[in-house]
Amino acid sequence: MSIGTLSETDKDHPRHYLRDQGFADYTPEDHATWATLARRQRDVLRGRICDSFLEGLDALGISDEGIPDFRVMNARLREATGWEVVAVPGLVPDITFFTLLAERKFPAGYWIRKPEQIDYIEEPDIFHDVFGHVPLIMQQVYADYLEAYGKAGLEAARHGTLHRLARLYWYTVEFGLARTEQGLRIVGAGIASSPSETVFSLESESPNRVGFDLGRVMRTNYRIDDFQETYFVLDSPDSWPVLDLEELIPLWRELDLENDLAPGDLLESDVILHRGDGSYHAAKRDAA
Ligand code: HBI
Ligand code: FE
Repeated sequence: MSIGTLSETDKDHPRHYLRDQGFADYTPEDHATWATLARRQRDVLRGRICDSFLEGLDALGISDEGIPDFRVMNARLREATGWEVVAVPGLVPDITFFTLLAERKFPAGYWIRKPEQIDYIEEPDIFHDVFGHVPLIMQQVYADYLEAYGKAGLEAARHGTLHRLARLYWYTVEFGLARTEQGLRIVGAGIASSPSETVFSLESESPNRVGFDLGRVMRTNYRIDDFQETYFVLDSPDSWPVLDLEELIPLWRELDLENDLAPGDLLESDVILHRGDGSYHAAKRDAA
């Protein structure tokens, strides 16, 4: 398969996944669901999210009133960082996802969860994708990281190391924390769109909080079904990893000689900011 240059006829070509947002088709109930989620999240994020996230929300005009119109948001995003949000029906294949990011296009689900699914959905909807992910894309350093991530993903597909890129995304873009002068702050979208994980990630005694290390993260399995057992912490909200292929390819080779790590494992070489007591996941195991 030729990757990076997906042909128009390839089934993974982004054109098979792109939709119109259909802004006029949202119902009053859909907008009300957004409002409920956005108000609750803004409230719990205060003092817990990095400042640039809140600045991004405001600069994009993402409000608590109702679902944002991609046309309005994209005018602001293009001007700030040259990115745009494109509407997709749900998860897209990895290659499609990387291709879009490499073109500075962020795929976002355009549907919104039903009121009865307010706290749990299996696939990302517009609230997770837009409220959680898009605010930081207003920041140049983050916008560049995501583009580099897409390009590295296309390269990883050639090297059979997609799982390493998935781990990196998970532990940074979705579940990252960062140090600030005011203490730890959330930078990950998976946390920022979940009220319970917003509190758990920062305040629970249970999870490990470990200084970010690129190779370490790419060795570490993650949980998709529950809160994380370990959160990785960037040195600052601007300290997104530099993804240089000249360094990544040899790093992947080195990592292939080492064993993978379980989500809760700690190493001698880790910079441990908090050694978790594991109580949350232990209680769940006992209950099962
Ligand atoms: N598709 N729409 C969408 N959103 C994602 O976050 C996403 C995806 N496809 C694949 C994917 N993420 C992950 O496998 C990446 O970590 C590679
Ligand atoms: Fe996400």
